[in-house]
Amino acid sequence: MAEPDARFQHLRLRGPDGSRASITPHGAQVLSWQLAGEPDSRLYLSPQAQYRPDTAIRGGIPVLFPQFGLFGELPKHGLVRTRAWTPRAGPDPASLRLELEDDAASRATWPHRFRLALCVSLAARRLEVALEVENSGDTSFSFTVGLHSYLAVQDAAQLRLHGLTGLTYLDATRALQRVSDSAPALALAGEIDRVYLEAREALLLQESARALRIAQRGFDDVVVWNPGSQIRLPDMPAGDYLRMICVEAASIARPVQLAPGEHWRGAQSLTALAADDS
Ligand code: TA6
Repeated sequence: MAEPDARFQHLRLRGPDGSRASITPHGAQVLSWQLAGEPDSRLYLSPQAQYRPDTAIRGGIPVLFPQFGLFGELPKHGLVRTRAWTPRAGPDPASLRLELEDDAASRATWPHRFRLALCVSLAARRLEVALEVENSGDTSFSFTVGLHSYLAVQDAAQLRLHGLTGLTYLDATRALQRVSDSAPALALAGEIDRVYLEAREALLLQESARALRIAQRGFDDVVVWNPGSQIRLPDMPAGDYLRMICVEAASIARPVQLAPGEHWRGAQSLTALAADDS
């Protein structure tokens, strides 16, 4: 029988309120976040996700570095979502740190020395994911970055995302055209792929019976993505675009600059609210 691949093991966290999360070293990807008493994860994970060393897992929270999407010459979404990170479990069952540094393979594509750490922690009804980047080399570099969070929703056609009104976004479905968003809330009607610029205030993802507060620190931009009914992803069932929305903490329009020895940190937190809390 083949040995199970350690890079796909499920590392498990348990929060003080009985919530749970699982993370896999492949990409340091958070795969699930389940509140106490709820049957399903609040993160979407495709039942057709591929678990192969050269493939990104569809769902959870992929980590994108040193390039977000196709905003540059590197492979789409950078180099680290298919790397095996090293878990460093601490004494606290509610938190975990995973680390990754450059190697000959990363330097062949992007010639810089770096250390990354992803810190995942659970608090009452809250998941927080923080990415730390250190320039461990002797030349400066710049990067774009993101936490590509796939949020599970009960019916994407009914959701409303509040907090983006008045911001400018780049519309990736229309050659990055700049648009000023005047809608009172974002609702899904077909494919959506937007980079909201300078979006630092917390957002509220409202569904009929529940809501999620989405906050970020360190990141400048928010990406909202849903493929809609027309785009078929080989690793996601056809109707599942209705079960997810990506609300991603990112820094894209203004790449982060790091001199030798400097650090950067960006975090996203998800807090589950009852419908009447919001
Ligand atoms: O963050 C949005 C996005 O860049 C979309 O353009 C879409 O391509 C998505 O990410 C998924 O990318 P992936 O390479 O994981 O299929």
